Amino acid sequence: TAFDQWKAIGKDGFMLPSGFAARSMRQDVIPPGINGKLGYYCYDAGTPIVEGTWDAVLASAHCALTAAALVADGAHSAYALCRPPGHHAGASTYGGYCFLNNAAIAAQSLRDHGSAKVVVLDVDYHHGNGTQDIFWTRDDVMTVSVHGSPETEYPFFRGFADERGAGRGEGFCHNFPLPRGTGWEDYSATLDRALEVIRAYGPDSVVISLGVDTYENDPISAFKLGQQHYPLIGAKIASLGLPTVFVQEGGYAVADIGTNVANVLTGFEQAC
Ligand code: 5XA
Ligand code: ZN
Repeated sequence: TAFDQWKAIGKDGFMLPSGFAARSMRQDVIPPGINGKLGYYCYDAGTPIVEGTWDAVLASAHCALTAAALVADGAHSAYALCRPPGHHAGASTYGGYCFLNNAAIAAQSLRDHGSAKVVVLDVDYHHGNGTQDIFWTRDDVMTVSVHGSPETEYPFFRGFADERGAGRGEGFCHNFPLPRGTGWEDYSATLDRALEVIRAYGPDSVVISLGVDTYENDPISAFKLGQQHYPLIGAKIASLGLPTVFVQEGGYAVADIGTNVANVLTGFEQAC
């Protein structure tokens, strides 16, 4: 109802917060008005809500649920072309163009349909802070993310290697931050380490938060992966030998996104 509330106070166009619940601000009061609510739930200035946002968000989540259902019903893999993306959306926060966490929703659906242990492996350039937040205290869904270091990259305040989960979830969150300029050699070795962690956990199924903003020509990111590396990423994921749900996250080199995503999926299929 956010957009309707916005219109009801005489506003139009896109909705962005004008104040945030940052340090020293109260976290225990949910503002009754829509302007305050925006700042309470949103944590950046780059995630506008427009009139059609909720319809798109819901369709995107259903797309992920359909992929999860296909895999739960026996398909070896499925790809969900989700838009908007989801991996920055937490249990009670939104940002990074994300509102509902499609990968987390897919992972929970796999749990609900018989997988005892699920891993979300996030290979987007940006840390999957929302997914980490949602499963932070759980040991039945492990989160693993390989991403640009938050020392310099969005979301800046999560994604460090010392974040490991809490309570029952302690030790079930693994972050592999990498510096700007990382190329295939270091990326590949780090992805191998992430896959080892996943193998040791022994999940029944895996959800891949598939961002291709790790591409060398991506306009908002700084890794140096070439088009030829995406089939190799797919093959490495296939080496897990697990039922796999791919969920689309970021990627901004618009002319090449399709090729890069198709290359991951082709590399995956050929290695299965
Ligand atoms: O994976 N996340 C993204 O690609 C969005 C980053 C938002 C930066 N303002
Ligand atoms: Zn990204």
